[in-house]
Amino acid sequence: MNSIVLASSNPGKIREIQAILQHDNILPQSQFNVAEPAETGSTFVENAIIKARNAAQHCQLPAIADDSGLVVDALQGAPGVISARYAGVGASDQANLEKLLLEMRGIPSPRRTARFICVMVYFRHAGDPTPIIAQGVWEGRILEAAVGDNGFGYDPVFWLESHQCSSAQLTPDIKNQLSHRGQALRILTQQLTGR
Ligand code: ITT
Repeated sequence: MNSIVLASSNPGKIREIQAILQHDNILPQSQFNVAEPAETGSTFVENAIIKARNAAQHCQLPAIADDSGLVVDALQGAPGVISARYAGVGASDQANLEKLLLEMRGIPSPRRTARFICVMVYFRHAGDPTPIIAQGVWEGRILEAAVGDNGFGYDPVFWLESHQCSSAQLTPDIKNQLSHRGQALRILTQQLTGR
């Protein structure tokens, strides 16, 4: 199998995607010095396409991109596509999470529903007119304080009713079985292999 560029610079995502795909030919774009494109889309799918096409163009290889984020009902879908920069461009995971907790202050538990979304896009080459697109959705609830050390981003405040813990308290394996990212990658793989 030829190399595939992984159009992400987020170490948390890269770790999860490589663990799920288990191919040593999935190479992060940092290995090719790919400049990150501006994520100018207003939807996850637009931004995933921008990132995958940019990496495929730069590397002249197939490319896969993940655009993901947290959609909170009580915040009308925020932080959504700006999840990585909710507290400002270059903000840390901790700063984004603290802003979320602040915005959610006083909102009672039944109204704290939220979901992680992940859109995965695969470009066979930069000019691919029919990229493969797959979406995963993971339902949860926003906690009032962070708990757990695993994962990244908003995991410490994402409560899972089914497991009675936050997604930062899951082992990496279990998170990958349940998560928006795991779901999207499995759908993408099925479409790629025709299975
Ligand atoms: P790349 O574009 O380089 O892949 P990014 O972090 O900028 O990295 P996104 O624009 O897709 O990527 O933003 C995703 C953000 O959504 C991420 O930074 C987290 O804050 C959040 N997020 C996505 N998946 C998550 C997960 O599994 N657990 C916790 N937070 C997650």
